Amino acid sequence: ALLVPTAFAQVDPSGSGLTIGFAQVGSESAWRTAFSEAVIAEAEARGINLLFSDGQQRQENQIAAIRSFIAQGVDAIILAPVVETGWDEVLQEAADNDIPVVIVDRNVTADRSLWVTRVSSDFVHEGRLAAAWLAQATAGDCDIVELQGTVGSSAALDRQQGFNEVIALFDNMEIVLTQSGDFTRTGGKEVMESFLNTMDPADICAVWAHNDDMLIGATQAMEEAGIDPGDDILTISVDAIPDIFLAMAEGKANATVELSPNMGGPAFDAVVAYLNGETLPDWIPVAGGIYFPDTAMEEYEARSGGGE
Ligand code: GYE
Repeated sequence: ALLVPTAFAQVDPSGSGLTIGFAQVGSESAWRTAFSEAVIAEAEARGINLLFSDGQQRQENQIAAIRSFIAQGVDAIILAPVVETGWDEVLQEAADNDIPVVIVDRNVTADRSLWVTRVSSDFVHEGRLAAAWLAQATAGDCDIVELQGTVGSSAALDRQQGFNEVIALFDNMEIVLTQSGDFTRTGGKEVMESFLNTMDPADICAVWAHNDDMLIGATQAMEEAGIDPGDDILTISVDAIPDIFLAMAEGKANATVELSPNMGGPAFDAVVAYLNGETLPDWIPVAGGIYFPDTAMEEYEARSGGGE
């Protein structure tokens, strides 16, 4: 059965006075850190008592955090899940304690009755956008190496799906090597080094990374191998973190698909709406664009707070 609040608490629209537990994935990427900071700042501005847990990219840590939030009797839980599967049991425990759960960012495959709504971008769309740009840039002729995100995460699965759907429309676009770099800079660098040792770099047209940090790691690997990233090998990635704009301004990267880190506001709004008895849609989408070197310097300055 769907969670139904027993009493409509008349929560202040800001959420002021609520205690909310936030089970975050970790701090694997610059995007993730920006997202954590945005949620913490938003909670502070609203007078929400936020209990923050960094799961260090491990599902068992996130499950333990949720159990601790339940034990502390929080008003609601926000979960940014590391992987898609394996959440039913702990989400059932939250439901049994009448604690609503809002999913942010990556998805879960858990029973629909166990979560209130999901606030996120459309990862499949991000993959499609990335591939559409690359198809245009290469006239549909490109051998691609892929740096996947965390295995089993919806961000990796969906970005891969969207990208592959689009390249399937072109006879001469193909993924020639693919491996996970776990969404980290060091992971991206290591995997790219092994790619460059596995095949002749001259046969690689582009690197497609599921996030900017892995791509930046890959640019380091390419430079150390005497290859010009952004020129000898094209690059496309996702997130739009400040450092990718710097890389684009320096000619080392070609394009990034934007992922907004500002999901705290909509997530808190969803918690309040639910507690006040409103019905929520399955999905609250967050939009993003695609960026290129021509605007990189101004975007870098705007996004890094005036280039500090
Ligand atoms: O792209 C990456 C982060 O889940 C969509 O997670 C998110 C991804 C994001 O580590 O940088």
